[in-house]
Order: sequence, then structure tokens, then C-alpha cells
Amino acid sequence: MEKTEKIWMDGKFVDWDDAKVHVLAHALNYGTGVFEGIRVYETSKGLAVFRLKDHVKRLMGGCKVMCFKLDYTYEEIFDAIKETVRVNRKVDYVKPCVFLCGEAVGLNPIGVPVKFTITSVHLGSYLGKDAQEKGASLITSSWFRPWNLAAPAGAKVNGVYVTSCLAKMEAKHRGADEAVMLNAQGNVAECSGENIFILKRGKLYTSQPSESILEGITRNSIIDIARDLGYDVIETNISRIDLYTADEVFMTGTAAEVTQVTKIDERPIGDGKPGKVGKQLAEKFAEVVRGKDPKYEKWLDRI
Ligand code: PPE
Repeated sequence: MEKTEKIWMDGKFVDWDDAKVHVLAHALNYGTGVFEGIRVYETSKGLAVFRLKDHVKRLMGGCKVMCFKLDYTYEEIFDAIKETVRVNRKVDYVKPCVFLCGEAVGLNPIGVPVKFTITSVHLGSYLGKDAQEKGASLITSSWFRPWNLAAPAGAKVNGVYVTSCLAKMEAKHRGADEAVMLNAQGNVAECSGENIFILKRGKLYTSQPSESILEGITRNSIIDIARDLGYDVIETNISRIDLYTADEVFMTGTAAEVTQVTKIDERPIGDGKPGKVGKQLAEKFAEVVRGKDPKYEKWLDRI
């Protein structure tokens, strides 16, 4: 990973190389952290953070789930993220992380000190230019998405991402770009770091929040954008067969943005080429995040 200049750590900016924690940090051993991923875009009026308010709210919600005591208000977090972008300038992705940094052996997280860091990086294309332009290939992972009773699937909790890492590795080992995970019911949940949509008979479908998904901010943006363009969008449960037989499939995520899927488990999706509706939505999304459509200006926070 290419270094950037400064990392915000508990209210102060430190150099990249000085942003360190102890090897016995509780979060390192037990995954007790909550994080976010936020995109920054160049617009004609300078840099803008996409849906920062929603990301801060989700981060704070995750801290509530984990019973982390945050010493910062919503406004302070909001400003600190903007300040981190301002200080580092050439970044396109921000990763705030609240985690238990105290040195501890033993699971009990109560009373273990919390650290709050904000890192910003240059991420570029998350799944690679090829997948973004020509469509991604997926496998169905043998790892299931941790369901709502087994893990806080709806919050971005660090430890929960072990399953995503295993699924992603499985995809790479099998020569695919990404993995889709099923849930306890055998329905389609989501990908390792993206939500999933299908197009069937002209309507869009995406897994509903009770299907053990992370309710993605990009997902919610695409639902709004698609409805504004006149599409029916239905949040429901989706089967593996629905995926294979869909006319189009695409993934959404802050990092992956809107990425079309052209192959799943060696089966071509539709005619095996990126679909028209996915393309339309990807293009519209690219416009919206760059401040080219005043209707969605409310989603941008200028730096
Ligand atoms: N599901 C999961 C499991 C997930 O991690 C993400 C974000 C999404 C759905 C989409 O959510 P949203 O970004 O709010 O639209 N995954 C992050 C990448 C994880 C990583 O650190 O790598 C992201 O896109 O930032």
C-alpha cells in the first residue's frame, strides 16, 4: 500500500510510519473494531466526500452495537474525516476505524481502551480495471455469510470480515474476481465487500437487510437512483438460481462502486457481456458522485 502523509489518531495527526499499536491490542487478537470505507471524488468545485453523513452514522451505530465508548460527537467525527482528506489531498478513499487498542489477553472487551484512527489512501479501482470495464467473474463461496444471529452482519465489525477474506481468497484461488456468499437460508446475501443486484424481466431486485447483509450506502444510493430513472426496485430474498438466470447482475459498494457481473460459477450472465441497465446505472452513479447532477448534491460534502 502506498503511504500517504498523515493519519488522524485520537485527535492528532501523526506520520504514516508512527501510526502504531501494540501486538497485544485486543482488536488485533479478537477483531474488536468497527470501520468504514468512504470515497472522495474530484468535482468541478473541488473534492467532495460521498454520503459522509451516512457513513458517520453507520460507524457510530457499529460502535453502539459493540458497546464502544466514543469520546467524539457526530460533528467532531464528520470534521475529522474532512480534515484528514484536506491534509492528505491526493486521496480517494478514507478508512475510519474505532477499535480496542488496549493490551489485553482474555475476551472480555469491557473497559479495554478504545482508539480512533482515520486513514486516507489512494485506492483507485478496487476490483481492477478489467473487471470494472469488461465485467467481473464470480463464484459462489463455500463460506456462508455470517447470519444475523451469529455475528453483527449489519455492522462493519472487523472480526466479521474473516469470512469475507476467506470467500475472497476462494474466488482468487479459483480464478474469479469476487465471491458471492449465501446466507443460512441458502439465499444470496452479498459479496465479500459488495451488495448484489439482479435484473429480471425489466425489474431490479436486491437482497433485503434481513438476509444478513450489510445495508450498503451505495446500495441505497442505487435504489434511489434507479427508482428516479423509473425502474421498479424490489428488496427481497434472492436464490442462487435467480442469480444464474438473471438478465443482468451487478455489485455495488463504496470501493467497487457499480461493477457489472458477467459470469457466475462458469455460467454467463445474460449474453455474457455487461448489461444495458447496469451500464446506465454505473454511468449515472459516476455522474452523481462527481457532482454532475444537482438533484443528488445533497449526498456530497465538499472539502
Ligand atoms: N457488503 C460488505 C460486506 C461490505 O464490506 C461493503 C463495503 C458493502 C456491502 C457495500 O457497502 P457500502 O460501501 O456502504 O456501499 N465494503 C468496503 C470494502 C471493504 C474493504 O475494506 O476492502 C467498501 O466498499 O468500502
